[in-house]
Order: sequence, then structure tokens, then C-alpha cells
Amino acid sequence: MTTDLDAYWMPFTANRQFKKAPRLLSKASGMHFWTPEGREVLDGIAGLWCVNAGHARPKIVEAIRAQALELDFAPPFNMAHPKAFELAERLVQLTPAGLNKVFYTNSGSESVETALKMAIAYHRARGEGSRTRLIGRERGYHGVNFGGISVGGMVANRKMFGSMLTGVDHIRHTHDPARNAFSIGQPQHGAELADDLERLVALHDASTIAAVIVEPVAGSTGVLLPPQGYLERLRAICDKHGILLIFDEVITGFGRTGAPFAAQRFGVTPDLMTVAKGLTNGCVPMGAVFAKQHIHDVFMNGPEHLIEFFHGYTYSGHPLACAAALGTLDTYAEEGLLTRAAEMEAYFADALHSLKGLPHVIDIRNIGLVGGIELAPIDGSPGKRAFDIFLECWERGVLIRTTGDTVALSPPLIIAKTHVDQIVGTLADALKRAG
Ligand code: PXG
Repeated sequence: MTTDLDAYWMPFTANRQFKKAPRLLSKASGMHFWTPEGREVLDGIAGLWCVNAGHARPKIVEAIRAQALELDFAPPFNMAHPKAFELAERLVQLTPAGLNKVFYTNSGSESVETALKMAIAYHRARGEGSRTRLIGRERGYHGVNFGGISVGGMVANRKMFGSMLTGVDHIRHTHDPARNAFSIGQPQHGAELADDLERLVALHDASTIAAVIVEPVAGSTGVLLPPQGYLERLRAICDKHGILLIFDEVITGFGRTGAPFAAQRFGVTPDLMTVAKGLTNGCVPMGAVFAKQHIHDVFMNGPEHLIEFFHGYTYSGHPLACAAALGTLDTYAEEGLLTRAAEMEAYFADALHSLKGLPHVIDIRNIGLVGGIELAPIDGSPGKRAFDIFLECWERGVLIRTTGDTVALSPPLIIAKTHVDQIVGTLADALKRAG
């Protein structure tokens, strides 16, 4: 390593620790990364829940290359380029029924801000301007911008940043290991936790509440699944009180749970849905918000020459991102990847749950190609046990992710059974050694 590591302030990283022992990736293909020294590392987390079709897929690479030559940039305000429309039409073929309008962003965090603003502006545009309150959920993750951390429920992401948005409240999280530990798929207990929204309605009154935002499966806080019946109940309570339901599908979107979107997997359709990550297979930054027709239509009044929604980004619908997304959708379609997690789910679940009984394993959770293995924390050093396991797996050629003391797995959807065996076998060895 000759390059100086000093200037780069790394995101969500223990900078000082990293710079003492850097972990660099310099090449990737299919299921694997390679380090600059040429060491092969199996990707157990699809980059960061985003490289769903695996790395360096030819159709996507070629689409980006060709687009850069043809049209590098086009202004997105009052102008457009053809692929932005083509992509939107393709996307709404995949979304749950009714979510047929697409607004482009550049990340999951921006998708969340966009959806929250849409919800508040929607109510105002239809004459209910008192509905400004936003409801999130404890242990939710909705990116790192001010709206997202306000509705989010991760203490570390909130406590440094002052009072954030006002007029925000949270429903209880759904994690209940006492009743649900080692559930295979959706846990049985906890549908009634959705009733916590009724508590907030009673406290604030529905006439002040614009929207509720939840991840169908909470990822960043440790793979927390919705209890059976929970999302259905949340949907019903929102309908009863005229509250918009936003699903943050930044990690669950594009096949992760076995259907194109978790909304389809669970049979519950939100009013707004945020995505990013798998939209472009992680190759070019891009996010999007899907909105129901009637939400969009409320904005479409007033003089026709005026802007209807004062929101958007310089890079909304960037040509390279649109090209990458089109190449990604082609790849997903050709290889059946948006439903492949359903085919692999049983094998993946068996492999994960075989870790039950190993040292420190206190819960295992799974759905589609997402897994969470929760470890008992070391007394006085929360997160350290899982981080040590992460380092051990890295040394043994498998990239996993940890959040707190939970190991999270979210491999590319092209994964073969032998890769599942390698990931889980490596984890098992690491757990035994840690014991
Ligand atoms: N919503 C959800 C549900 C997410 O998981 C975001 C929004 C923000 O996306 P951007 O593109 O702004 O990062 C995310 C991001 C992890 C991990 O280790 C997960 C995310 C980001 C970083 C780490 O679980 N998800």
C-alpha cells in the first residue's frame, strides 16, 4: 500500500481502526470480490444489499458504457431524455398494482426524504394541510438525511444531530425474541404491535398525521421480520384514519424477499414505496419513489405552465443511472432473479438455522435471501463479538455484515448452493473459534 489513507474520511467506519489494518477491494465479478493482493472474497452481502444480480454483469456494464458515449447528461427539470420514460414504464410493470408513478432520486436517503415530502404535500394539496405529522418505528432505518433520521429509530444515528424534524413520533418495533426466537420466516407472534399506531392516533389525532413509514423487513437494525398479520393490520389502521402508508423497500426491493417487492411477498400494498440499491444493481447511484396514481393526480391541478411539486435533484433520472437500471432489469428478467430468492429460501433457511446451538447464537431470522444471526453481546462491549466474527470471516474469504451483535447476510440473488454452504460453513467455524 503506497497510497496515503489520511485524507479520506470514511462513512460509517471506525476510521482509526480501519486505517491501521485496511480492508481494500479492487476487483469484482459474479459472486466474488478480490483484494489488491489478489485474495478472493465471497460476497455474502451483495456489496451492501445492492448488487442483486452479482458483480460486473455484462449487460449492465455495456449499457453504462454505451450511454456515456451517447448522452452523458441531460437536465432533468423541464427537460428529459428518452430512457427516463422507458425505465419508468418498465418499472411500473413490476410494482404492486396501483403504484404506477415513478419519481427519481439518487439514493435511498433521498427517496425517503422525497416520499415524506410527497406525503405532507399531498395532504395539503387535497385540503388537509393539518396532516403534517410523520410516524416512524423504533429500530427503523431510513437513511441519514434529516427526515430519515427523524422517522428512523437508530439511537446512534440520531443522538448526535440535535432535535431533527419536529412533529415526528414512533410506533414500537416488532422484535420479540422472548416469543419468536428462531422463527423460520415470519414470526407467529406480534400482529397486535400494529395497534400501537392507534395509540398515537389517540394521542395526536388522525387529522394531524400525514404518513407512517416502515421497512417491511428492517435490515440495518438486524433483520427484523414483520410478524404474521402485522403489515395487514398496519394497512387497515392507516386506511381507517386516512394516513398514508410508506414502505421503505430500499433493501427489500428487487427480489430480496423472493418477489420483486416485499409488498408483493407479504400481500400488502403501500401508498408510497421507496427504492434504491438493487434498482441499478449498485452500479450507478439511483433511487426512486413509487406513488399511487391518486397521490400524483392531486398535484396535477392549477395552471399547466407551473411546476406542480417543488422537489427534485440535479441527477434525478441521470442518463447513466437509467441505462444501468435498464440493463439491470434485463438481467433480472433473463435470469428470473426477482423470484429466485423464493426458490433458494428453503435451502438458505436450513443452512442458517443449522447454526442454532453454536456458541453465543441467541436467535436466527430469515426470509428470501436475507438472514440475521443474533449473538449474545460480550459484557460491556456491545457489537464487539459480531465485529470479531466479521474480521474472522474476512480473513477466511467471506464478506458478511454486522449490525450491533447481529450478523446480516444478503448475498447476490445468483448465489449457488455451494456458496451458501461456504458462507454458513465459514460462519460456523468463526463462531466455534470465538467460543
Ligand atoms: N432505507 C433503508 C431501508 C435502507 O436500508 C436507506 C434507506 C438509505 O439508503 P442510502 O442509499 O442513502 O444509503 C437504507 C440503506 C447495513 C446498511 O449495513 C444498510 C444501508 C446502508 C448502509 C448500511 O445494513 N441501507
